[in-house]
Amino acid sequence: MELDETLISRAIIDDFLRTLSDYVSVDVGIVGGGPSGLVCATYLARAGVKVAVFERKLSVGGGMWGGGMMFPRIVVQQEATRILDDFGIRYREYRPGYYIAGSIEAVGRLTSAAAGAGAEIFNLMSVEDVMIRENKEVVGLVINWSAVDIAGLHVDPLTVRTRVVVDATGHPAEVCRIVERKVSGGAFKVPGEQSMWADRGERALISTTKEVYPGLVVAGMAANAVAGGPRMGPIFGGMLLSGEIAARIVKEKLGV
Ligand code: 48F
Repeated sequence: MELDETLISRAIIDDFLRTLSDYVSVDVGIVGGGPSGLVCATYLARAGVKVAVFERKLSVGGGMWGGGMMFPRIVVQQEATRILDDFGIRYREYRPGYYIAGSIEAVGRLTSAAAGAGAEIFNLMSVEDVMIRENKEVVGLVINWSAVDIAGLHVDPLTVRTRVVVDATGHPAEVCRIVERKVSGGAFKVPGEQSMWADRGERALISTTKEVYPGLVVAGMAANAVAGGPRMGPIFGGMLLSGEIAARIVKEKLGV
């Protein structure tokens, strides 16, 4: 069979546009494909929730790829090793309570699990705004190609209707900062993360991962930024657990 370039192009265009059109309305829009977003997406997709992950960059994985200072290793504490097991990420004990895994394998397995469970990952797309109704609820995301932003072009975006948004944008807590700016009355504040304190930062995530505004759940480093909690550096158990907690909160909200 002789290959036809036209058919190759048409296959890509047809399939992607069908998917994009289908995902203009979702149950859950996760902003950011770092570790917390990918774990959250996996658990939601496994529960049959229609979930889209919007990732600004070419590749998902966020801050996990680079491990600590570009040494491609991550540390995970005991409480989160069950998530490593669940995702098939290999690890070994370094000292009692400290487990070490390869950051590249970890990103690969998290990504594979999310996509395999049925989460739709849209890379190269940035969330630049949200839809808020009556100054009291987030009901959607405003998306644009990252290339538009990089090129500084003035191109209007498209929208995605959501029942729940998860801000998993990491340190900048971008979605929450948009809501902070756009909700009138100053009801919503994002103080930003505090300086590094691994133990406190990791523990804080258990309670800072929550619905911070109607229709908006925050996960991962963004959760500590919104709560004014400490950063924690290259220990990733908290990110994995936060993704799991965010998925549980969303499922309760959706009643699934
Ligand atoms: O930063 P990131 O990995 O978030 P996380 O899941 O994990 C944090 C850790 O990596 C690390 C840490 C661990 O101790 O502190 O930093 O909380 O991933 C966030 C992802 O969100 C994307 C960004 O490119 C990254 O891949 N992102 C951020 N803003 C947007 C976005 C946006 N507006 N639209 C789309 N993607």
